[in-house]
Amino acid sequence: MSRTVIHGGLVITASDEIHADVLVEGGRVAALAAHGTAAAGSWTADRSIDATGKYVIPGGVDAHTHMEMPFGGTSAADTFETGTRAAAWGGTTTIIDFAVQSVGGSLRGGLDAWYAKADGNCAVDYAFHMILADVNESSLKEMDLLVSEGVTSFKLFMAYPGVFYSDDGQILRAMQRAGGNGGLIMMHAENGIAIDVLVEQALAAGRTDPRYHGDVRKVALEAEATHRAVQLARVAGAPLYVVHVSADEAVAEIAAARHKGLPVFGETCPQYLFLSTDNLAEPGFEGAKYVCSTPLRPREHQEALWRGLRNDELQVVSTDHCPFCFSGQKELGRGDFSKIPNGLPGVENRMDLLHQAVVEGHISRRRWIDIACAAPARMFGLYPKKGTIAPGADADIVVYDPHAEQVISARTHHMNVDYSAYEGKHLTGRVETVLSRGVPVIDRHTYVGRAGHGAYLPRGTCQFTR
Ligand code: DUC
Ligand code: ZN
Ligand code: ZN
Repeated sequence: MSRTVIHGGLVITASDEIHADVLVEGGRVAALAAHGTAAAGSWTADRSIDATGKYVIPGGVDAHTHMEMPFGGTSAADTFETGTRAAAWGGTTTIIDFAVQSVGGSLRGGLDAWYAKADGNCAVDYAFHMILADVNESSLKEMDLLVSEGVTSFKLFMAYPGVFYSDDGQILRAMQRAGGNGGLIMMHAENGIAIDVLVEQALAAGRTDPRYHGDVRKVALEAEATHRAVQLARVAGAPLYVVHVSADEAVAEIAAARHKGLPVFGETCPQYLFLSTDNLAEPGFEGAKYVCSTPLRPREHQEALWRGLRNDELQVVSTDHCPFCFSGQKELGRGDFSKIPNGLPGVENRMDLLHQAVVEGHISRRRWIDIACAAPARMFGLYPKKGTIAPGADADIVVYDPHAEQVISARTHHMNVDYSAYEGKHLTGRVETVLSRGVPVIDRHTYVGRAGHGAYLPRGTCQFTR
C-alpha cells in the first residue's frame, strides 16, 4: 500500500489548528502526529510532501454545482470532465451536482442520465442531489428509493414557473415525504409567480438591460419565499436547507427559524459575498456576466451574509457553479434580460475567495474550513469520509500557501468559460498541491490528475439536527 507523509504544515480543520505531520496510507488518512515528535519521525513513506510554512487543509466540498445542465435554452459550459478538473485546481475534491427530473419524467430516468454524464469523466469525487421538477404521486414514491440508494437531498423551486416550479401543495407533499424518509429538501426560495409579472412589466416599459434582472427579483420576494418555505417545512415536520441566500431579509428569516429551534439551514455563495448590483449595472451588455438567481444584491447586503456565516445562521458556502460563455450564451439575452441564461462560474475560485475572507478578517481560519469543507460534508451525509483530516477519512488534502499572491483571470483559469466573474481580483493564498484519496491531482501547480479518477459517492442522510 502506498504511503505519503505531508510534513511541517499547519493542519487546519473545522475544530483544530495543529502543527502536525499527516500519514496517508491506501488513500486514507492513517495518522496525525505533532511535528518533530518521535512518532512522526518514525514513519517511512514512498512520497514525502514538504508543507513547511503552508496550511494542510481538507479538500473542499462544493455542495452545489451544475455541470453540463440544460438551462435557459442552452447548456452549462463545463462538462463533468472540465468542471471537476477546474474544481481540483481550486482545491475542491468533492462536488455534489444536481440530477434533473424532466417534467413528465421519472426521478430514475433523470438520475440515470446524470450517472451516465459523469461516469468515467470526473477528476475528483462526486455525488448527486435530485431536482424535483414534477412532484406527483409517482415521483413522491421514488424519493424513498433515491434516499435508500444514497441520493438523499431534493431541490425544489419556488421560482421558474413552467420550468422547475412547484406550487405550495407540491412543496408540502415533498417535504412530508422527506420528513418520513430522512431526505433533505433544498429550496430555491424566490416567489417566481410574482417575479414573472414584474419581468413582463419591465420588458413592456423598455427596461431590457441586464441590471433589470436584479430589479425585478426583489429582496421582498426572496424573503417572502424563504418565510413560506420555513412555515411549510415546519408544518411538514421536515428539515429545510435554503440554497443561494443573497438578501439580508432572507438571512433574518433563517435566523428567526433557527432561533425557534427549527432545523432550518442556509447556504450562500461567493458571488453574493464579493459581487453586487454594481456588477449587474456594468456598461453595455457586460452586466449579463453577473446574471444569476437569486440575483446579486446591493453591497449593503454583504454584511448580513458575513455575520450570518460567523454566527452559524448560514452554515455552507457553495458556488452554484453554472457557467455560460459570454459569447453565444449570455448573448442570447441581448435586448431581453429574461433570456440571459442564469448562472455564474466559480467552482475553481471558492476556496481562494473564502481564504481571502480570512485575510480580510470576515471569518476565522477554522470557520473557513467549516463552511467550505466540514459543514457541507455533514449537511449531505459525507462526514467524516469527506470534510476533515482525521484517521480513517479519505485523504483528500490540500497543501495551501497562505502567502502566495494571485490575480484571478479567464486567461489563466481552467473552467470552460470565456470570462471570469472576478477578473483582475487580487488574492492572497493559493492552492499548491491537491491529493484525492491519496493520489496527487495537482502537484505544485501542475495538473497530474485524470478523468475517471473521481468516484461516485452514495451519501448518508443529513448529519445536522439543527
Ligand atoms: N440559479 C442560477 O443562477 N443558475 C442555475 C439555477 C439557479 O437556480
Ligand atoms: Zn436555484
Ligand atoms: Zn443551482
